[in-house]
Amino acid sequence: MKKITKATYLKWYEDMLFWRKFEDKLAQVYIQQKVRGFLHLYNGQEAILAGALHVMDLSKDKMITAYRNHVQPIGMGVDPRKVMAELYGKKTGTSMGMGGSMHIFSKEHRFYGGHGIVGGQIPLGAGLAFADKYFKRDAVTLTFLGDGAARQGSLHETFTMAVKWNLPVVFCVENNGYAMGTSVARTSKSLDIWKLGLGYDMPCGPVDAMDPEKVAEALDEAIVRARKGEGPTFLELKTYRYRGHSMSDAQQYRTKEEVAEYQKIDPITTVKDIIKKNKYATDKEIKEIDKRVKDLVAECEKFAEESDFPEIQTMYDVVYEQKDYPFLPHKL
Ligand SMILES: Cc1ncc(C[n+]2csc(CCOP(=O)(O)OP(=O)(O)O)c2C)c(N)n1
Ligand SMILES: [Mg+2]
Repeated sequence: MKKITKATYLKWYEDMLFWRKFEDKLAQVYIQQKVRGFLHLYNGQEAILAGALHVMDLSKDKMITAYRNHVQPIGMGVDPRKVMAELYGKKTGTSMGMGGSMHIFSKEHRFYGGHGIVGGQIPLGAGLAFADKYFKRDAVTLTFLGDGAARQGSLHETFTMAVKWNLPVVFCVENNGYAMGTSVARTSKSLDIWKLGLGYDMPCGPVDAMDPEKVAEALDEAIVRARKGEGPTFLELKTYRYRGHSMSDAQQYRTKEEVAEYQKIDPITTVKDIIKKNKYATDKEIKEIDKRVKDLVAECEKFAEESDFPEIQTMYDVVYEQKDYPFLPHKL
């Protein structure tokens, strides 16, 4: 695995803080009704993305996830201003404002969405891996799903094929404790979701996903295995989300004390503490990072605010063209 150094920690701090603040801004502008529809935030789960990016080969590996998907494409290299603009529904967005919150996508950066159907991305992730194996591209696909999605039948159908065909894919359950308002304990007798892998003879296990180092180590092992042609791995990344399922969640299924308990092991605070303890940066340097983050969030907001909405006509241009249906020619 690429060594974890002072530079790694500083990058983790800056990236994670930016993702957190970017989404805090989204929550704010959502209340102002500048961003509409659903909005599912990743607050609390950032160590997963930080750890994953440390071990992925961003020149070829792919990622696919569900609808909690604003910061992953940014991590993979998509311009954050375009992500913010997409959420605003502006034409400068990643999908010209046609996708919105749940559908961020960038083929160029190998980020394949952004899926609103719970568990819908599980077979798609295996499909991406199948294509890479078929065309001998030496790439690995990280397929993220929630604890709720782990209860979908598509997981079992996909596991059967992925294991049989040794597909280069890592299935990562982000177990944040809840599927909307339903806790894992209310869904299943077994609280260890990773054990689902045992029934498929798939390497599997739990990971402390509040710590980017632990995530990086577990994912590195899985990615190396996939690249060697030894097939998929199933990891249960134990994490927590601080905000509600979406912005319209009264959160009556949990207590404020429970959220506060997890905030004590917040990945950003932990990484910052390690930076301070090891003197990787002075207080002044940390303040400079905080300022850079704040400025970049402001720049994203300004870009989105000042961009135009797409022309109405674009709506007709982004649908499939049907050759025998002459009225709506596809223009893009
Ligand atoms: C097939 C399907 N069933 C139900 C829903 C409604 N729904 C949206 S999110 C969600 C909960 C999923 O929870 P989880 O997989 O744990 O992901 P998290 O939101 O915690 O990231 C449900 C049931 C849906 N979008 N798709
Ligand atoms: Mg969940």
